[in-house]
Amino acid sequence: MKKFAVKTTALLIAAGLGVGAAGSAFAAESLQDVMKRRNLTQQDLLAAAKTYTPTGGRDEFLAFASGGQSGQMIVYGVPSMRILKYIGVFTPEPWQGYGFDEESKKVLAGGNIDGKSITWGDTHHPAISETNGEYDGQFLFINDKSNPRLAVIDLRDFETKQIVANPIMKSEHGGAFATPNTEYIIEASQYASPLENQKFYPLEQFNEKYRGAVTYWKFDREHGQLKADQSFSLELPPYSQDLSDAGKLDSDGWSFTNSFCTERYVGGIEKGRPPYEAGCSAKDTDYMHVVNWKRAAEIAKDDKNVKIINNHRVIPMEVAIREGILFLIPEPKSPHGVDVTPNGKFIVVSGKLDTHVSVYSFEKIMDAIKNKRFESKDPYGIPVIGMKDALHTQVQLGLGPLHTQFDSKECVAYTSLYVDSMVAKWNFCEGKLLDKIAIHYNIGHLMTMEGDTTKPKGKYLVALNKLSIDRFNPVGPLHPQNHQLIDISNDKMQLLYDMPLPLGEPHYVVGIQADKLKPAIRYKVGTNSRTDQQHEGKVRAGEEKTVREGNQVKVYGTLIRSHITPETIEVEQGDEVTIYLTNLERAQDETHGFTVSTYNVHASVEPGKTISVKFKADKEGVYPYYCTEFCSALHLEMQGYLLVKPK
Ligand code: CUK
Ligand code: CUA
Repeated sequence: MKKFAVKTTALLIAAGLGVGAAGSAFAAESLQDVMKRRNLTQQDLLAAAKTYTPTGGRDEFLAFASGGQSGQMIVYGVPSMRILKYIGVFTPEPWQGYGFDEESKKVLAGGNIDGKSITWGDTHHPAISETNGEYDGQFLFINDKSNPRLAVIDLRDFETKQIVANPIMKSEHGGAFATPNTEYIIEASQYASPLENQKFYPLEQFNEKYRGAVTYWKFDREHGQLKADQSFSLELPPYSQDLSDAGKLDSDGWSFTNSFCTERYVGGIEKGRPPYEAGCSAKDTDYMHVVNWKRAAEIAKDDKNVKIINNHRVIPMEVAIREGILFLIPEPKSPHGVDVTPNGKFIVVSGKLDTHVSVYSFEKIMDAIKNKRFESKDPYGIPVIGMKDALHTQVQLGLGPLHTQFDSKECVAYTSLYVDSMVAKWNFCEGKLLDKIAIHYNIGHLMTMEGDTTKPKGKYLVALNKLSIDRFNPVGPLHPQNHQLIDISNDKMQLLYDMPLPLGEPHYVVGIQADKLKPAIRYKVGTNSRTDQQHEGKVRAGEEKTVREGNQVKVYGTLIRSHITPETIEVEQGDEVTIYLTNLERAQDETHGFTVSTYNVHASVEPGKTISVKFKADKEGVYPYYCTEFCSALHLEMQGYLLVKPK
C-alpha cells in the first residue's frame, strides 16, 4: 500500500509537468482513471501540485484575514489555503475562552464605548508591525469600522491583548495602517460626525459642525500597547475619508488618505432631492489628503497647537494649514484604495467610477508643496495641488478598479477590478497593462505576499472575492466568500485554488513569510497571557487552596492530565466565586479547557497559562465542572463538582 502511494505521487507530478507516465502501467492507468473520474485536466494537476501540502508539511506564507462582520480574524496558510486558526478580537470566541474568562473580558472591556460593551465588530484592514518598512512578525493590528476601534494582537501567541476606542470618531474605514517602523497606527474616519462625544447638531449644520479626522495612535513596541496619551488627531473636512497608507523610504513621514463624497451631500433633508449615492457622485473628482505626520507629531506636543476634545489632542484644520502639514489633491471620483509603491516613490489610487488607476508622484507632490504651486483651496482653506502637477501616469485597466498590491518584480503591480471581476497585472513605472485574469466573482481587495511593504515577496496572489455564486455546494441564501489563490511567478497569472471563507467578509488580508513568525509553544508557568505578567492566581502543584473572605470565595487550582485540583468546591448560595487555574503541563499541545455547568464561563488553558473565571453562585444545587479539551485517555474523568448549598 505504502509503495503504491509513493509511486502514484511521483507520477502525478511527472504527468502534471507533462513528462509523461511511462514507468508503471498500473500506476499510470490509475492516475488517468482518477483524472477521468474526477474530470481533471493536466492544468488542474499542475495547480494541485502547486498547492497540495502532504501531511506534516508547512506553508511558506501565513495569511491573516479580517473576519469582517464576525469581529474575529482568520489565519490560513499559503499556498495550501488551510485554515489554521480563528482569533477572537472584537467578538467573544468560546474556543479560546475569549469573553468567557476574566482576563479576556478585561481586554474586551477596553473597547467599551460610552460605558457600554459592544460585542461585535466590523473588521476591515489588518496590518502587521513593520521595521524599516518590512514586516517583522511581532504584532498584528485590525480596525472595527462600525464602532471605531483598533485591536492589538501579539504574534507570539496569536492572542488579542488590547482594544482601544477612537475618542473622536463615530465610524472609521482608514485603519489599521502602520508607519514603516510602527511608530504610529493610522486610523481615518469614514462618515463625518461631530467630534465631541454625544453631541447633536442638525444635518443643516453639516458643513460647519460635522468633521472627519485621522488619528495617529502611538505604538509602544516594548509593551505591545497603543498609548492613548501619546496619540493625536488631525481635524479634517466633512468629506467621507476612506482608506489610508503610510509613506515609505522616500515618502516616509507622510501619509495619504482618500475620500469620497467631497460634495458633502447629505440625504433626506428635503423631499425630491437626489438620493445619497447620486448626490455624492456629482463631481468628477474627490480628494486625496496628504499629511506630514512626522511634523504633525511634533506640533501636537505643544498645547498651543491643539484642541482637547474628549481628552484627546486634536490639531485643528487652521493650525494644520498654517503649519503646512495638510494638502489635498484631486483624484478620480469615488476612489477606494490608496497604495504606496514599495520604493515609496508613487501613490496608486483607483476610483470605483473611473476605469483608470492614477499613479501620483511623491517627488512632484513635494515639488508643488515646496514651490507653493497650488491650484486652489478647498472650502476650508486647505491648499489643493493640481492633479496634473502631481500625476506620474494614468493607466486604463478596466471597470471598477479598487485596490493595488505589488510584486517582487520591479514596477509590477496588481489591481482588483470589482465590476469586471478580474485582476489586472500592470507596470506602474511605464504605465502599461501586462496581463488580466478572470476571478469568481466581484473582487474587493487582493493580496500578494508582503505586497504592501518595501520588499514584496511575489509568488502568490490571493483574490478576495465578495461573491462566490456558483463556486461551491449551495448552503442556503447566505454564501461564503471566495478566496482564490493565483500563481504570479510567471508572466501569465494562473488560477490555482478556490477557498470558501465562511466567517464574515474578509475585506483585507496580509500575508507574511512564515519563518518570520516565532510563536511560543508554551507559557512560562503562571502567566496571565493577556498582560504577559505573572498571574495573581498562580499556584504550584501541592499548593492548591480555597480561601474565603466574607462571601468571596477564591479557589487556587491546577490542571494536569487527568486531574482538576480541587475535585470539589463547596460554596453557599450568593457567594462570589473566583476560580484560578494553572495548567502545569510542559508537553506541546496539552491544552485543558474549563467550564462550570450553567454559569456561562469557559476558559482555554494552554500549557503554563493561568486563567480565572468568576461568577455569583446564585442558584442552589450541584454543578459539575470539567475539562473541555479531549486531553488524555482519562479526559472524561477530568471533572469535579461545584456544590452550592442553600443559605
Ligand atoms: S474594503 Cu472596507 S469596504 Cu475595499 Cu478596504 Cu471592503
Ligand atoms: Cu484535560 Cu480533558
